[in-house]
Amino acid sequence: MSLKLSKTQQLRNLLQSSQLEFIMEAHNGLSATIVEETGFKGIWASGLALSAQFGVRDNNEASWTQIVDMLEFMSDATHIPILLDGDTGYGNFNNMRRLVKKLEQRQIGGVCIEDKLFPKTNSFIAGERQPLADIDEFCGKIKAGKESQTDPNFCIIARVEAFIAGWDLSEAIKRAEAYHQAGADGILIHSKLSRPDEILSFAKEWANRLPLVIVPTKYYSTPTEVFRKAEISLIIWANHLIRGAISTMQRISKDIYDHETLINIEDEISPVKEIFRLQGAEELLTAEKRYFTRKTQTQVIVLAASQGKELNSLTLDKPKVMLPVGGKPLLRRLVDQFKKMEINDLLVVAGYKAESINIPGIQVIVNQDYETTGELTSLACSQSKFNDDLIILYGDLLFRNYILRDLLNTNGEIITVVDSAMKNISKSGIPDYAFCSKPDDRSLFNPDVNLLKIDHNPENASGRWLGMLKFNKEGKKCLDQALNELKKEPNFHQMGIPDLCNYLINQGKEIKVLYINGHWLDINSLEDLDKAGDFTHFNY
Ligand code: SPV
Ligand code: MG
Repeated sequence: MSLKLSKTQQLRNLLQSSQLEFIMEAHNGLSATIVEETGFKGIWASGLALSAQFGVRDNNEASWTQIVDMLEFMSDATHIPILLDGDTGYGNFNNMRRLVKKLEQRQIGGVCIEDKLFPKTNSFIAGERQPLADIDEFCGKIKAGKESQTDPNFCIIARVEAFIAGWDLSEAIKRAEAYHQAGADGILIHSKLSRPDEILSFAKEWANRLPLVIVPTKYYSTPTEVFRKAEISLIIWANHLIRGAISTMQRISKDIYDHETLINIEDEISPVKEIFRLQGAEELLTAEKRYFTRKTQTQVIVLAASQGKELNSLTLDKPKVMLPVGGKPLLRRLVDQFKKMEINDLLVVAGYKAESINIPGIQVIVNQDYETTGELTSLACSQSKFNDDLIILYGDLLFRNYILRDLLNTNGEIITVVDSAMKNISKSGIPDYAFCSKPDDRSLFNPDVNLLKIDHNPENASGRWLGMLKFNKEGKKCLDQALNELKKEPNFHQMGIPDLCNYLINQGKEIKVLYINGHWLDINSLEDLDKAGDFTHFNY
């Protein structure tokens, strides 16, 4: 079994590797993730790129703690080592000690410090006018850093700025050797020439006394093979992701500004789901399943495929569920009612004029054969999406809130609702009557009553069946089985929900009854619609 190496060990291995190695600039958690995904074995936390992404200059305008905070995001997001461009160490030897401590705490692989004065200026801005640090003072800083690290693999790279400041090879070598003696783990030799001459002459003279690190930003056209031959240990691609980001952001921003539309750029840029992927959204979903056990979210399936022919011209261009009642479509009322109870998983099985259902916050599934099929076919259209806890109901229902609340609060595998009042029965439509094991004894709260059957014949009925059913996990299993069996029946396409209930009962399943007494309506006729208007005066 291979043990994952610490980040400090990984960086040390890169530095001491027998082959030429490469690390890539990153400036935040996202770019660090991209660098790792690309395959790079390490990250350069560039001072230039970090300050640029903050929108400030590379002159220590961002405080060192702000840099370290960003490093923490970068380190948390990745598994490869980060080499921090630590500028001058943000102060004297004492600041350096504290920096090393804070970097180790964040599993940063190492830090590179340069022999200039705080506050530094980027090497490519008037380098000759940038004073170099006193050699002894800088050696003290290296020593202090090395002696304060607790992990022996933490690396301190000393960056020689002699060429940048206009000095010659002998000054560069003198400084590098002093830093070597002070305990540095590697030397970064920097040059701003467009050819690698300074670097190559230094490498030759240096003869690998310590691993050599270079930043070929200015002499970028030099073939990498040249560096390999010169036995350079590590190449830093120092600022190419921030530069790539800048040119892309400028182009995209300008295009949207100029054309006042997203149409030109949408296919050119990363889709939002790529952001989610890079953020690791998938992992959180998996973790949620494992750790975040919340009550199963109740799902509602609304059967809304029928036209409602009895409503004549009102439903020529929309299904019954889209008829306005008190200015709001029936379905909208239902959706609002469920949302009020914090039920947001709403699945509507539409059919007739499905395209006219334009209610936000619901998922619409279409029963394409709505003209020749019945409720169970519609229900079966949503079967693959069934939750472990679901309510199935007709979309043409209006009911007071407490009915839904009581249904939600009633435990059992399968629960249905029966109105024992037997009032307000419209002349149109064919009501479904419920026959139950006990009549509604309104003196009892939540008595143990079972549904025995649903029938159109009112004689001796216990009440009217509402077209509302609730299933828990076990109940949902029965529902699935029943649907699968009933699908085999030749007349499945004509079956309604009452047929499902009767089938379940005949199979020996218990359907518990929640009795209510009025306070609901189903819309089957113009007369019902009139009554519905009155109904909306209730604040549900
Ligand atoms: C950086 O990336 O911030 C560096 C390298 O220090 S350079 O900008 O080339 O000086
Ligand atoms: Mg820098």
